[in-house]
Amino acid sequence: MPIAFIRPVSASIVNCELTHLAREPIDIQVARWQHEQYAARLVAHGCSVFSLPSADDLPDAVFIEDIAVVLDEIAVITQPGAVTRRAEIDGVMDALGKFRQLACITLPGTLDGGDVLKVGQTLYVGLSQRTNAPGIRLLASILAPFGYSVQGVPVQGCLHLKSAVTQVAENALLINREWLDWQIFKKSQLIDVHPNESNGANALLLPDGAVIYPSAFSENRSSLEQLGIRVDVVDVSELAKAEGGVTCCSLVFKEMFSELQPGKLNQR
Ligand code: CIR
Repeated sequence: MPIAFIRPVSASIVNCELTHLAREPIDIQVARWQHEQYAARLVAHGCSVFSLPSADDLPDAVFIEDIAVVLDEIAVITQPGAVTRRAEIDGVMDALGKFRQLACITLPGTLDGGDVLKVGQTLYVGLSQRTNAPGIRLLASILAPFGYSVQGVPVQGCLHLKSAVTQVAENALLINREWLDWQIFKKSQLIDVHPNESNGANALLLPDGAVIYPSAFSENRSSLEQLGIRVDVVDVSELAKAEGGVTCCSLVFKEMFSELQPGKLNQR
């Protein structure tokens, strides 16, 4: 059974990092409800969901994807590009250490999990405002012994690589070509976001083949469904105000072994 780590919406989410959006009021109760619905979809699609301890003093803690890159063989704890997010590391490290051998990205390297798109044995990594070249080089050297290759992808105009491109089926990517050099991905089938839904390239492909996708982007949803992709929509409008998408609210990985101590993490 796949495992999904999530982390509760913190009381201080209103103070989240923002790069491309203006600050708007966030209704925390609604954000928490939306996050619950999101978690319920993970359960519905066969994931064993574990909720990490809440961290009300860490505004962006809900966006757990940025803190680790979890592969079958190893989990790499990142060094978030935003200094305010580095305090999120300890909690994620404690929890992931029960499931994987760990390695860490260290300064001067920085890397956000939202910049890492794994397609087969290749990890495409956004060279962004959050992830730098030393971070990408360190990731490549950590993963080389396991047979993974790492390719940097400059992104501009968006927060992370996965704001611009995500996998939606075995050989298909949902993409906004304006934010990166799309030719890097030309071996895959490319599904373009609708011009009115340019923020809609972030979709979460689950191990059962279904895609969790924001309800806000109905044109893109239709494009995916027309290609036979099973789409399960969630309303993440409050989390989107914090510049979060659907990939960033979980870390989904294969269960390889577990020394989980009951009570430390809260299984749903
Ligand atoms: C941040 O700027 O770090 C958060 N407010 C949003 C992070 C979203 N992460 C992601 O899409 N992977």
